Amino acid sequence: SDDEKAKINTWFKEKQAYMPDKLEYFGAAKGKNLIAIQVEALQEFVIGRKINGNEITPNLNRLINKSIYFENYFCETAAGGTSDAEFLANNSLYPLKTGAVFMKYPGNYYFSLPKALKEQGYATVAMHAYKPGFWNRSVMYPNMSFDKFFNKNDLIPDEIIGMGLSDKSFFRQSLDYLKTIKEPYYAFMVTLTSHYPYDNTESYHKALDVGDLKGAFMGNYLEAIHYADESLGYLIDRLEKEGMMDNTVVAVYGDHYAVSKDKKNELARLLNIDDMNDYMWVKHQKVPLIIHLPGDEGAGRRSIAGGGLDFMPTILNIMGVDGRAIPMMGRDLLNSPHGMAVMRNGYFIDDDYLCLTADGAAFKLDSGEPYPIENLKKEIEDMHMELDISEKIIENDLIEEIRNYLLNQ
Ligand code: GP9
Repeated sequence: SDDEKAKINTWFKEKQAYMPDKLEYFGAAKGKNLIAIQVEALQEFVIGRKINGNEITPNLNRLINKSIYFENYFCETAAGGTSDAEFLANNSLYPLKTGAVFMKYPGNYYFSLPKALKEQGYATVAMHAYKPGFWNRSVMYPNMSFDKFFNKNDLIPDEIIGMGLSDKSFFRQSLDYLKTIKEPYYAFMVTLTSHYPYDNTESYHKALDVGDLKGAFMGNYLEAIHYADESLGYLIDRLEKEGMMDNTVVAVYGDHYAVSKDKKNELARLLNIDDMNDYMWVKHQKVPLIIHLPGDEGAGRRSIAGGGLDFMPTILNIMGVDGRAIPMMGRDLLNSPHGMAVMRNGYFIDDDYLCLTADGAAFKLDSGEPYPIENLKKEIEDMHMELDISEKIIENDLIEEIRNYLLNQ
């Protein structure tokens, strides 16, 4: 209804009003290339962790030491799985309550990250080694303003592991392709090899010694993500050796969790958690977000709570694009005093509390001490309103209308 549209417009207008005048890192990488790498099933608990004295993700650990690292970045995907992660990162809108946006609303008008950068003269390319029609990507990507979808049909199948082309070959061929296109470009890469059920351990080049976990679910996952890390190491080494890191922002994040709840005890054993209760379980639904700026600018850890929804506003700020007239639900994590990650089932984590809303339970984030949920009444109302606004925007294709409203404010 018109009344509902007016409320949505007002919500965005008030949200933009909170943006600080001076934005940290605004335009820090203006005009530079952007490579965003969405890593399949990269869950945060592997970062910085060793098994039998060996780092699980040595290359990511090294990258983190010279990057902006968001260590409280949560998985916000829902039924759309990996495609939800792609949607979140490139549109800053929540996944649907049921089904996948990529499947149900591929024809909407989206003012996505590639569209915003394309307006700045960027070439935009989405890259993924699986069959192009999966998750309806071949329809959705062009409609999100990716000029090119570099996919299985563009890649030489010279090394197959599991579901398809190995990450290492995907990165090699993708980088070769990027060196042929005009700059600046936004390349969005979606990896594949570390996809569930993680059972291709005989194919990895330098197997990780997982000790007595060998052959078990968790052992297989650690070997799979170690391979993904090794492949990322190849990509980063090439970018460095070929002088591309100086004019390219490299962002790496995990798409969604790797360990499903029916295997929570295997995670508890690995992390030495005695009681993997719902508080502890949700607290570990984190994925890493790493943003490397040329010259290692801004390197350091940040504890603000966030999730996939916040990727686009955070990146646009760094790239020097004014996002105030773009309908984004998320926050620029470099310029927000507070953060909040919202899961589609209504659970949320902010900088201080973890709220299992539907279960009527809340906790202090750090200690796990129970916290009176009635004290979070406003946060819960705000969260439900955000999820409702996002759902209505997608169901009614409202992006263009809201953008026109914001442009005229
Ligand atoms: C293959 C892969 C699918 O395209 O990206 O990922 P999923 O959604 O099954 O995790």
